[in-house]
Amino acid sequence: MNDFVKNELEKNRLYFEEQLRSFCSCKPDAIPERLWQSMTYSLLAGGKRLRPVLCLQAAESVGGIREKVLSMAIALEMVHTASLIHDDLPAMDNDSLRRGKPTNHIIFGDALAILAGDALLAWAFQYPLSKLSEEGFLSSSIIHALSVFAEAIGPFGICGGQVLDTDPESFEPSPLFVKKIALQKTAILIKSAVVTGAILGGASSKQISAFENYGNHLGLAFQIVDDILDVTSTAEELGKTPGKDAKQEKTTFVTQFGIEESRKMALQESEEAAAVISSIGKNTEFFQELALSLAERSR
Ligand code: GRG
Repeated sequence: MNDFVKNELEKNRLYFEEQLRSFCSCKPDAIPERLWQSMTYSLLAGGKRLRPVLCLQAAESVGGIREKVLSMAIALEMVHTASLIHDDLPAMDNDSLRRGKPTNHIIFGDALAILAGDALLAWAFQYPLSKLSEEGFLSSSIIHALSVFAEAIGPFGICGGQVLDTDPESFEPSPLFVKKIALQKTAILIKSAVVTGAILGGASSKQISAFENYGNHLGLAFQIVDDILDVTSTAEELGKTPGKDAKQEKTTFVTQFGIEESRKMALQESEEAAAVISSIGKNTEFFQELALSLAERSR
């Protein structure tokens, strides 16, 4: 990863981390203490913060102000975290390690983990709805951003993708099935991060459509590398259990195409992401470089 991307990512990651910590430091009275502990345990457990940082960067790149878009970035991390809590449950991936720590249900039990995920999911709409109005955004922009966000989460998005990924009866015997899963399980939320940031930052429709295209390619590259790392990396590096895909006999890019071909595919998706975003001209260097460096990530 070149220094420019590293510095930009780190700058917005640190900003986001600090804001999230401050957000999690004041528990609203009505939220039961144990539910709050369970929600904030996973929210503050670390992670790369890719989705919120993408949202903040996209808003800034089209002339928006990151502070005004912060609630959308927090909402993206709330939903991503909720999906990880649910994904780790015994009824789904049944994992005990996430972000280098015991998973939510290991600490709080299944019932609280389910409720923490549900609570984060609903708050991910309640919170930006009120904050973005306070920040003075037009109702039309808020509705546009939150409908893109909703589409990425429900049956059209990660819930649908998770079914394709985990339900044996949904398996489709086609080499394209793995791409379909990745687009719906992973790329769609990454896409919604850049698109909601762009919408709230005041992007034109041409810029929004370039970010849509970019998000799909970036998300695919991200998932392909995720599949490769599951085979090649360690628990220390990943902060989660490696080797799960093979154990659960999942269809992945690696099982479908092998590691070397998967690496080529990740690079190709990254290059396409960089190319589509460069088409909108200025302030896209970060997004181009990020896409190219994601193909080489190690965590
Ligand atoms: C809406 C609560 C809710 C659930 C929806 C469980 C589920 C249904 C979806 C899960 C989908 C899933 C686990 C997709 C994998 C996405 C992915 C590659 C996650 C890893 O993301 P990183 O590497 O994680 O960005 P960190 O920890 O760094 O944030």
